[in-house]
Amino acid sequence: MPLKIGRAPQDKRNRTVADLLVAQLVEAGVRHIYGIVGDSLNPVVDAVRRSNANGTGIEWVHVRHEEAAAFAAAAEAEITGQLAVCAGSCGPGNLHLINGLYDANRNNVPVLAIASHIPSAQIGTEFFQETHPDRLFVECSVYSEMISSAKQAPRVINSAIHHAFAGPGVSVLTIPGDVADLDADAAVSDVALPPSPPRVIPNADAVRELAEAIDAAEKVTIFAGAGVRGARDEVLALAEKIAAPVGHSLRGKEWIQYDNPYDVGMSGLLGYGACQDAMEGADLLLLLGTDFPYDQFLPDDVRTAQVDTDPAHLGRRTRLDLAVVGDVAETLRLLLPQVQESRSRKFLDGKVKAHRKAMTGVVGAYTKNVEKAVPIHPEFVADQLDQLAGDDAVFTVDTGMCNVWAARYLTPNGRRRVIGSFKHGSMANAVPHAIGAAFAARAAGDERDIIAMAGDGGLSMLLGELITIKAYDLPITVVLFDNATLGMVRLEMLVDGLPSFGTDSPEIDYAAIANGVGIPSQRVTDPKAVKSALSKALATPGPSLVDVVTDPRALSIPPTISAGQVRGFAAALTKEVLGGGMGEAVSMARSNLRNVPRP
Ligand SMILES: Cc1ncc(C[n+]2csc(CCOP(=O)(O)OP(=O)(O)O)c2C)c(N)n1
Repeated sequence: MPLKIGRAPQDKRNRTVADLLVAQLVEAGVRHIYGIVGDSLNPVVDAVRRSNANGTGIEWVHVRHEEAAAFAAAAEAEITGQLAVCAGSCGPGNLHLINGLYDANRNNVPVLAIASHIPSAQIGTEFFQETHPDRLFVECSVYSEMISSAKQAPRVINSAIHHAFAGPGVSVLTIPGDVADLDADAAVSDVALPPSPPRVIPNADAVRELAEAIDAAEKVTIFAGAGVRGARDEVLALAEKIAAPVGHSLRGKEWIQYDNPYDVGMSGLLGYGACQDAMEGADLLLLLGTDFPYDQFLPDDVRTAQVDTDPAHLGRRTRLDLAVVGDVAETLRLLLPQVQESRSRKFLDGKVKAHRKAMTGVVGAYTKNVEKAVPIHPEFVADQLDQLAGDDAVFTVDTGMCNVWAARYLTPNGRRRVIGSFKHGSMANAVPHAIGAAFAARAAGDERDIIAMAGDGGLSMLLGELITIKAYDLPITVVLFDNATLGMVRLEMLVDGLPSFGTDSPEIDYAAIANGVGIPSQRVTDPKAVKSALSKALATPGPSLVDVVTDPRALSIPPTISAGQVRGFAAALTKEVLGGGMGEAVSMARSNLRNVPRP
């Protein structure tokens, strides 16, 4: 945009569309905007600067990649339940937001993205940096509109805020730089935000039908997703009354797994324990607040009932014999008095016992007698971290094998949070999610541990964000599971019968890099040093990083492994051998022998 000469900033104080936007965001409770400045965004950034002159407005957070801005906003919204905001300048600047916005939208958190745009007079002329943010963000948002005039601005801004809460999801406001700079005189007025969430009360007939189906079944298994948040007491009361084992998805884990005497673990690719058996052995499967996507882990020969607030989730993953549209807690409160208690506990007791055995066998095996194993077993690191982290720690978890270690070795307690890209599955989320979590904690005056469990592939993808952590002196502990490979994909290739290809990286001393950035860091190769290194890092007041050199051959075996997958695994090992990797195959077998399920 050409330079405008002769307009003193104080002349425009609280009068531009950008000022209006910032004022409305302040009113909606926004504390930070994560982003990178750029010419078309300058009016907004300048309005942010002026809003914060007395410290009561919004803080601008300068990240190194706009994708990180969107992830950070997503994590802040996840922790606070409040609106969080990210911003990118026109064209490539806001285009970089897209992956993080997909993540936020799929995680149903209220995020508003400000996408500044090329000068309005140039739109449609293939102008320098021209994209169409209002079109391109449609698929990853619940609301995406362009502000074209000062008159239109206040209502569209309000609408974007309300849509983000309503989704909950992502709203995108596209604003040409010149429009952001227009004079605006409309006053801001809005109801208090966020609005109190509704409770979805189920239909009484549907609840009665569900009670009848439960009473008609001898063996009921509950499978709980993130929708059981706030319904823990009701789910446990139902499990007790109808003697039902309770399995969970990864997103359900933090709300239902802890102190749960009916727990049988998790299903899915990362699963463990007796959950899969309990689902397959039931004669009624009760899905509560879950849109668990992996249909191959949901039995198609078991009668299935589903409770969800969103009717669009019903039956889209598996067979559906009975549906209740309703909040899980509200539904179970109505259901509980209607179901009979007289039922054998044999099924429940059997599955709980099998689960305990699996936990002390396959899952536990990796954390025992590994103090001497070199390279360091990642499971051992995750287990140590679980023991050392605070009771209210926030863990952010990179997509890849860290998901497996977090799912199996972190112990939730209702106060800890575990945040990941669990629906979108994007790499490189852990560090930027931690940035958003750290800003949320700082704003709330919380001194909770913020721990990023990062893969070396993930960290290197958004490595520049270490600079953001340092620049704001964020008390984040980055625990790097440094296996010098894209471990999760390596495993997928093995299971598909392919030799690993394109996965390995050179050994990099990430501790040296982070030290260079000014973050106190340690590189750990000796398993005996893991505990002290983690303790030291967690006790460091500002940022810290522990680069743990871990075993690249650590594998996770899904709870059900098909004959085809076993064949694939064997074929891959053969190919590793034929490819000259006999030593590789032997060490892989040695690394994983304890983890391979026996018939
Ligand atoms: C942005 C993005 N690119 C690629 C992938 C595919 N992918 C999933 S996990 C993974 C490997 C992650 O490697 P790393 O961070 O080193 O963790 P590890 O699995 O080795 O623990 C890849 C390439 C993805 N999910 N997201």
